[in-house]
Amino acid sequence: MLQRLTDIAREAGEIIRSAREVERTVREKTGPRDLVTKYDLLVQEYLRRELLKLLPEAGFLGEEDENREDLSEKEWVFIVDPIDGTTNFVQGFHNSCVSIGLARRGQMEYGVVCNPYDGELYAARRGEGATLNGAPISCADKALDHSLLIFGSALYYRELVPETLRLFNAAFPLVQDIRRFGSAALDLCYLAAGKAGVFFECRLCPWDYAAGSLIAQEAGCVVTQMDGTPLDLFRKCGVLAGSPIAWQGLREVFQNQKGEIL
Ligand code: 2AM
Ligand code: CA
Repeated sequence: MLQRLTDIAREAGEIIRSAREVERTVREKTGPRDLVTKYDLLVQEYLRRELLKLLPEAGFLGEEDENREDLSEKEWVFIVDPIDGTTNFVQGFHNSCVSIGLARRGQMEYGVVCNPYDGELYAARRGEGATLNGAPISCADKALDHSLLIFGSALYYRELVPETLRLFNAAFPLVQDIRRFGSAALDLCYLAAGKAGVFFECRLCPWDYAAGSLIAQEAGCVVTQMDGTPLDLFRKCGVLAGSPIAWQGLREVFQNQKGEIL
């Protein structure tokens, strides 16, 4: 299964990599911060077809679905983002990926994330560790002050801007430095590979974190909601993730903040 998911992610990645004149195919969903292109839809249809060939009884949850199917009776569910990092894709900023998760009864079993621009493919099977292009990876083991913090700005939710900036301000003096790349799935994989120590974003959708959360966990990371509770695979939530030491450090910083942590 994992090998086949890997092949499908690479083939889907090829559609992204060979896309041309992307800006001519852009449609604004709710505004200029929320985009979809012809390629998001093309890749999602490719994934739906190939993944359901692999496991016909599975449900399918994809970002670009207009009508969501009822998944409550499904044992297996694919949770898919055809292009995570769509704004990067439109701008020609090569940090986007195909993200494929496969969950069984609400628990992630397989995750594959492929960045077609640099050929990096992250994969994990629950209980069997995580890999980057087939080689085992593990998270960093550094305290917060020696860790890069990656954050996401939850820019789709205006009401979360003050909270995000407050947490940014609280964390900034205590980490080595801060990065913002624009693809939550890749951000979680960067933790898995030890390229950064910790990540937060105040609200994401399941297809943004399904695959990446398993990859990060299998590499030794802690991945939770902002309040430390487990992620929900079927509703939007905030994500706080990192190597155990950096995750703990950031969690304490956020807990010491007055106000509600989402
Ligand atoms: P996308 O590129 O697939 O749109 C950036 O902050 C991260 O948030 C990206 O992973 C982005 O995914 C994701 N994102 C996009 N739309 C979102 C939405 N409506 N709610 C939450 N996260 C979203
Ligand atoms: Ca997307």
